[in-house]
Amino acid sequence: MKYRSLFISDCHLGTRGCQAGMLLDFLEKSDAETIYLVGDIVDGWRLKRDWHWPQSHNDVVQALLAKAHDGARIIFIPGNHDEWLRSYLGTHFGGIEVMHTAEHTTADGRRFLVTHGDQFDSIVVNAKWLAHLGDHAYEFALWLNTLVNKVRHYWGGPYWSLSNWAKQQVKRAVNFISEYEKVLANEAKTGGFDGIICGHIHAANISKLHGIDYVNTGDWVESCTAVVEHFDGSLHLIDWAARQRMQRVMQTLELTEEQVAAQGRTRRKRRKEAA
Ligand SMILES: [Mn+2]
Repeated sequence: MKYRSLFISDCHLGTRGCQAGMLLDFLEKSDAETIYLVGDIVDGWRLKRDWHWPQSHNDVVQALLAKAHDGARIIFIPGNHDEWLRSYLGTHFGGIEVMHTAEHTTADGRRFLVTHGDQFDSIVVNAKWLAHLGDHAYEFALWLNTLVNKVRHYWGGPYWSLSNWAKQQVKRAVNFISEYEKVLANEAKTGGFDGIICGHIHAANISKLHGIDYVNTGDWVESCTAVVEHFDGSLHLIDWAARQRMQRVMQTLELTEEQVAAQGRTRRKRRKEAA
C-alpha cells in the first residue's frame, strides 16, 4: 500500500519486547511519501544496560534507510528512550532528518503538531507505568487473587481483595490515558493547531477531543499499530497484529478479501434489520 504519510512510534528497537518481525513485515508492505518516526524508535536506556540487537532489529533500520534512499522523506522526532538523538537536532543522517517537533499539514488542509509526548508526563498527574497495565495484567491479578487468599485463609489472615486493588490500578491507568489525551489536545489548541500526533503511552487512538484531532500512533511492543494518511488527507489507524490474524484465518478458510468484505456487509445489513 502506498500512503501520503506514515506515522510510527515506540518500536523500542534494542529491547526483547520489540516486535521487529511484525514491524518489518508492515514496512515491506507499506510505502509513503513522508514517514514520521514519532519517538522511542531505538531504546537507548536498555541498550546501555543490556545489549540486545538481533538481525531483525538491524533489518528494520535497513528497511527505513532503504525507503529514505528511494526518495521517502523521513523525519525522526526523538522520544525519551532515544533522547540521546536530541543532540542531533537539525542534522541529517542517511537521509533521515532529526527534529524536536514537526508540523504536518494533511492533504485536506489540517495542521498537526507532531511530537513524541513525554514532555507532558509531569503535567499528567498519575504515574506513567500505570498506562502499561492492560487486560492481561488484570486477568492475571484475578487468578493471583484466589491464590493469595487461599494462602491467607490457610494462615488465618483476613480476606484482602487483590482483584479490587488491580481493578483500581486499571481504572487509574484508564484515567491516566484520558488525562494524557486531554493535556495533549489542549497543547495543540494552545498552539493554534487542528490536531496533534503523538505516541509515548502505547495507547493507539484517533479521536476528536474538544474540537481537536487527537492521534496516537500506539506502539510495536504490545499492540503493533501505525497511523497512515491516505491521499485524500484522512487518517487511519492500522492494527497490523489484527490484520495478520485475519489474514491467517482467510488463508485457512481460503477466503478472498472480497468475500470477507461481502460477509461484513451482510452482517451489518442483518444487524440493521434486526434493530
Ligand atoms: Mn516514550
